[in-house]
Order: sequence, then C-alpha cells, then structure tokens
Amino acid sequence: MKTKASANHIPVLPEGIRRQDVLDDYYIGFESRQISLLGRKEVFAGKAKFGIFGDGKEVPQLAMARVFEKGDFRSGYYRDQTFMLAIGGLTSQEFFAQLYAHPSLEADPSSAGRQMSCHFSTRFLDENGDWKRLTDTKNSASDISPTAAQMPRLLGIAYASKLFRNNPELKIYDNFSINGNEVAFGTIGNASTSEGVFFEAMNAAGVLQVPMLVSVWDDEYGISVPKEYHTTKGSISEVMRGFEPSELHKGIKIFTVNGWDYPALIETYRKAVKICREEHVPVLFHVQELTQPQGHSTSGSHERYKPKDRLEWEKKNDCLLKMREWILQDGLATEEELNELETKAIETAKFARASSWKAFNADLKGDFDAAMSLIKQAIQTGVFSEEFEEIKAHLSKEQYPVRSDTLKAINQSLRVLRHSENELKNKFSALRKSIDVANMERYNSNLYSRSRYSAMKIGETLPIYNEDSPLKDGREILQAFFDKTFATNPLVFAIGEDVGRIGDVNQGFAGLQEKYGEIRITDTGIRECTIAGQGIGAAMRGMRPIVEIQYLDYLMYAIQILTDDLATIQYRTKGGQKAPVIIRTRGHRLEGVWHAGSPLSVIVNSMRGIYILTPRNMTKAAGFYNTLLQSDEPGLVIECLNGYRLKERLPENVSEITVPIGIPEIIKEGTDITIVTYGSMTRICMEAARLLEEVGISAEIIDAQSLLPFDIVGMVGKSLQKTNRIIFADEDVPGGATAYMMQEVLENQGGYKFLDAQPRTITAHPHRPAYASDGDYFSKPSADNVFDVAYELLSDANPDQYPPLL
Ligand SMILES: Cc1ncc(C[n+]2csc(CCOP(=O)(O)OP(=O)(O)O)c2C)c(N)n1
Ligand SMILES: [Mg+2]
Repeated sequence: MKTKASANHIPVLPEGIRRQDVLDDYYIGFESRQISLLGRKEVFAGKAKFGIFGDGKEVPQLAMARVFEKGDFRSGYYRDQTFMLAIGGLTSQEFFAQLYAHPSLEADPSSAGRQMSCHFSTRFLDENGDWKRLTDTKNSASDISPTAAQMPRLLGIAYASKLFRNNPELKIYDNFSINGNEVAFGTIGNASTSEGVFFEAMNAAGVLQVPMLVSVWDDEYGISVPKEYHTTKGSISEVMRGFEPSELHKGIKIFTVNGWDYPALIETYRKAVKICREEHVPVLFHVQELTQPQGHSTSGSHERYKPKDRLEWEKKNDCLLKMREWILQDGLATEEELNELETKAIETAKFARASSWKAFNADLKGDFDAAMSLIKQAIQTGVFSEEFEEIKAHLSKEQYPVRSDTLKAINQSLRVLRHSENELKNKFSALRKSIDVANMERYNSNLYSRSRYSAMKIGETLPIYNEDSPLKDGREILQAFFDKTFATNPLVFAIGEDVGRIGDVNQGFAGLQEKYGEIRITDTGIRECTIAGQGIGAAMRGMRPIVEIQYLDYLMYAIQILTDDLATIQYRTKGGQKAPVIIRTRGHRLEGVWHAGSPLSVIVNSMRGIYILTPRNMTKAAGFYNTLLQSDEPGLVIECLNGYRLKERLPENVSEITVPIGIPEIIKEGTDITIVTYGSMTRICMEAARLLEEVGISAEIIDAQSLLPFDIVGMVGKSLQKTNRIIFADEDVPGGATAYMMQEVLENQGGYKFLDAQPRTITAHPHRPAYASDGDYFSKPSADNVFDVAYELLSDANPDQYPPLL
C-alpha cells in the first residue's frame, strides 16, 4: 500500500470535493467509530444499560450528509449516528448522554434521556411549542425502535414537499418549505425491508411521486439471521426492479453502490438527490457490502452466529478502513497525518465520554447528597440507628447510584420512621415530595401538548340555531363544516380511500374535491397504515392533515403506527416535535363482523397521547374537528356509522362550534340511576331511559363524548353521588372500555363511596357482531338489555315496587 502521494499523482476526487473535505469526513467517521467502541465498553462496565451503535455504517452516512440540505428531513433508524454528527444534529457528548439516560434536554436534546441509545431527533419546536423555521435547519424526525416504522411518516414528510410545491396557496409558509424543494431521507436496515409497511410505503411513494430517498444499509444480517432468510434473491434492489420507471410509467429510481466506496457514494448520492429534489422522483438507494464490527448490539456477540469467513471478510471490508486505504492510495494524506487525526478523534471521543458521565452524575448528586445527609442525621439521633446504618450501607455500596436508588433509600427511611412524629420524618417526607415533583417532570411529562395551543385549553362554542335552521342529513352538517374549513385554512388537506371523487363513502366531503382541487382532497390506495403515516409526516412539517380510515374496523392496520409513532411523539421528544394530525373514521353499529366494530379498549389502551373522541352526532363531530384544528394535537374522531342519514339542524355557525375535550354531557337528567355511554349507544340508552320512565324509573344518561381524556370535571362522579347506582354501557367487549370508564369513576373520581348497588357494565358479546338485524340484536346491547340491567338494580333494592321480570 502506498503511504505517500507520489509527486506527480493527481487524486481523483468527486467534483467540488476538496482534500480537506475528505479529511474532515474521515475525522467525523473515525470519531463516530470511537464513540461506538467506547459506548459498548460503557455498557459492559455497568454505566449504561444497553447500546446499539452505528459502527460499520459510517462512510455512506458521510456521503449522504454531503447532499442533505437545510430544510431536508431524515426519518431513519438507530444506525445513523455518523450522519447525525456530520449534519451537526448530534455531538459525541449528546450521544453519551442518551446512552446514560441523562434526563435533561440540555444533555440529550433528542429525548431528554427517554429513548435508548442512538434514537435521534432534532427540535422542531421552541420551548413554547411554536414551530421553528424548519427551512433554516437540518431536520430529523424522532426515531422509534420498531423495524420499518420510520417508513409511514417518511412518506408523509415527502408528501408535504409535494403539497408545498403544488398548492400555490401554501407559498407563504416559507418557514416550512421553499417550493417543496425538501427531500425526505429515509434510512432502513436490509432485514427491516421485509416488513409489509416498507413495501406499502414504497408503493405509495411510487404512486404519489414524492421526494423520498430511502437508503438501505445492507450488512446482510438482521441480528443473527442472514439475508437469504429475509429477502427474495437476497437483494432488496433486485426485488424492487419492477418499481423502476419505464417509458410509459413513472416509478422509483434505484441506485446500488458499495458502502465502502466513498467517491462512488458521493457521486451516486448527488445523482440520486438531484432527480429526487428537482423532479420529485422517489429513490431507493441500496448500499451494499456494509459490516457490523461489534455485532448487532450490546446484547450479544456476532462471533456466535457469523461464519468465520464472513467475520474475516467484515474485518477486511470495514468501510472506514477502506476509506483510509483510499485516502492513502490517492495520496490525500500521509500515514502520519491520518495517525495524528485519529489520535485527535480518540481524544475527543474520550473527552466526550468523560464530560457526559460527569454531567450525568452531577445532576444526580443533589438528591443523593440530600438523602445521605438526612440518613446521617438519623444515625446521629441514635434512634433506629441500626436500620439507618443499613440504609446508608446499602446506598453507599451502589457503584453507580441512580435516582431510583436514592428514592428507595428515602422510602425505606420513611417506613422505618412510620410511627415517629418528628422533624426528621418531616424532612424525609418533604424531600420525597420535592423529588417526586422533579421526577414527574423528568419521566412523566409531555404526553400531551403543554403549549398555549393545547386542545385542553379550547373551550366550548355552542351551535346557534334560528327558526329557519334547516333540518339536514348528518352527512350534510359535516360537509358544511369541511367546506368552510377548506375555504379558510390552506394547510388543511384530506386523504383517504374514496374521499376525493365521491367525497367519502358517506359523503361528508361531497363536492369538495371539485371545489378545492385534487391537491386538497385526495383519494389514496387501500393502505391504512401509510394513510396514517402520510398524515403524521405532513403534520410534523406544519400541515393540518385529516386522514381518513374508511371504517373503524380497519383502524387495526394503522394501530401500530398510531401507538408507536404518533402517540409517543410529544413524550419521546419531551415536547420537541408534534404531529397534529386528525384521524377521521366511522364505527360502532352497522352490519356484520367487519362493519360494526367498536374496539374502544384496544384504542384507548394503545393511544395515550392521542385524543379519542366519540361524538354521538355529526354536529358534535364537527365541533370536535374544529377543536382539534385549533389545537396543536392529534386526535381520533369516530363518527357514528349509522348517523349520516339521521336528521340534525344545521347551525348558523357550523364552522365556529367547538366541543371541549374531556367534558361529558348529561343528555337526560334522572334521579334513580346513572347510565354512562358514548357514540351510537347514546341513542340506545335514551330509548332505554324512555322504557324505564314508563315503569317509574328515572335514569340519568351521560354521554362521555371523549374517552381520552374521560370526564376531567368529575361529572359522572357527581351524578353517582345523586343516584347511587351506575351502569357503564357500550358496544365493546366485556371488560373493555366500560371497565376503563368504571375505573375512572370509581377509583379516580372516588365514586365507590356513593355506591348503593353493584356497579354494572353492559357490553356487546365477546364475539364480533353477527350479520343483519337479528345478528345485531343478539350481538350488541339493545335498549331491552339496558332496561333489564337498570330494572334489576332497582328491583334488588325494592322488589315490591319492581318485581323481578323473570
Ligand atoms: C417490529 C420489530 N421486530 C423486531 C425487532 C427487534 N430487532 C431490532 S433490530 C432487528 C434487526 C434489524 O436488522 P436490519 O434491518 O438489517 O438492521 P441492522 O440492525 O442490521 O442495521 C430486530 C429483529 C424490532 N425492533 N422491531
Ligand atoms: Mg442488517
């Protein structure tokens, strides 16, 4: 190997790349490798819990960073630390802070210690929750761990560029986009391309023709499983050939390049990004021959499963090593110069580790010292000194004490002092309370928006009617609302199956595509997961998407992305990113096994972080849509499938009404029993109340309206205090959302104190609903069922007045 440039050798560098650029890149790559090596050691030394790093993927990321411009977005996965270092979106200190789980935004701006190592993000929002100028920064959406789950939102990020380019009304939003020039860069591991959602997103990108550039880091493995188990023909670019553009059709452009070939990577990325940025042609960029020098993660060692020859090959073909060889061969630097540069990178990495560790521990120390000082004071009092010596010894023996160790010692102290009434106990108690408050902020805050746009801050604007307010079909109320919304807010767009040409299957968008154009109300393929993702990604760039899932039953296809990505965005970035997308769907009662679903427990329990709203009619639905649109938060609105043709009066102010979130409504007052329900069941319960009235039982019917959050004002508890009997009724499975509501009322609202009878639930049968009218009657709760349960409760209390029916 040549170690020195010969006097007349002219290195062949990609155009516009100077020698110093190459050396700067090599430096970043080498520093990145060092932090990976040190990171693994930190885990084995017990200073961090788990590590997954980007070693072996450095060189292609340096090349990708060279074509990544301000305003662009990354939506990737845990291997991308080199890229993040190269774009200035990460420092080595921050890398270690996240590895240690330092719960501070200053230390770990990606997640404030909430995410495991190498889950990156940049901050889109300022400390007030307002958008920053995203066109002035290099942006990264916040990573999540489920393989390929970066793909749905990636599609939406790319789709936003298309909207900004093609909708002239959006040109004013130059804080979000400059004429849609922004490229959405995706990264994904070779094995993760086997996930269905990868293909779903790629197909959608090909259909939509959006600037989405997906790099596949192919190291031929997915943990221990080699490529022949993952991918047909062992190559994702081969598999995708049919997506390539032809003379007749647009498609996805495919590039392949070896991951150790720095100049080829630079040139190929340039070509790829040009067509992607200028022409909005999606790209698959298959980077081959990559390695994993340290194996998959700190959980195991790859020597266990990789054959010897593969391990040997990986050593020789390490991309950084190959880059080094190329630098020397092309005479861009001497061996000595590279050694010097490497020594500096090693020192920088070590310094980063040391300073991060110091900062992490300095933050812990306050609580630790305060607890230790109280424990020592306790020992000095001579009372329980043996117990306190033990607590002290226990806490002192921790090599790297963390916050929970301190808290365990305080809690143990409080248990020892449980019978004492002295200053010391008060001090322990005060310390525990102050630490609890601080830790709530560190670990439990930001599930929802804390900005001034929080949906919880939006009050009620009631509908206004006059004598002439016309009676309309429910669908027409919605249509009138959406019409005004599209007219006044250019950021709003709607996508979904059948929403465009026919104005959705129930006509809520009827005529609106014709009026506002295909760019505003757009039909999509049948792909619920990426419909949701398309909304998530676009909302992360300032748009206000309404994404439609045709029937609630098919939300199942999108639940993964809603629960893993959308529901966690605010939390996992500690308020650094948001995606105020509205998911519109329709459910509850109609017909049969897959058009009458009401799986609210699945939804409520998987989507904390998203508002779950169940309006009983279309006026309420319009009010909820408006509340969400005025806020900066995501919500799922479930319209009643059987409500589109029911008559409602059209309010004068249909575009202004808002329904507050978390506030139920008493839709019928009563004194004997409280019945809490929502959605289509409200009409059933009202019918039951009429039947009950006939036999002299006065039922109070409460429409919860909003399940997440549920009754934040304690209205149900107050009703129970009056009636002393309660039924929770819905169409979910037994133990589903009725159990959730019951827990809210009996436990959180203290409702158990007011019960004079067993609290009851009325639900559907545990199976899916059978078809047709009888199928519905015998599967879902009817007014007869509600009557029976309410009557039984009254009969138990007063059999003379209410003799048993059966
Ligand atoms: C949905 C899901 N299934 C399984 C896992 C566990 N897992 C984490 S990484 C990984 C392998 C990914 O391999 P690849 O996509 O090739 O990326 P690489 O780690 O090789 O860069 C698996 C199975 C996961 N995170 N998510
Ligand atoms: Mg792999």
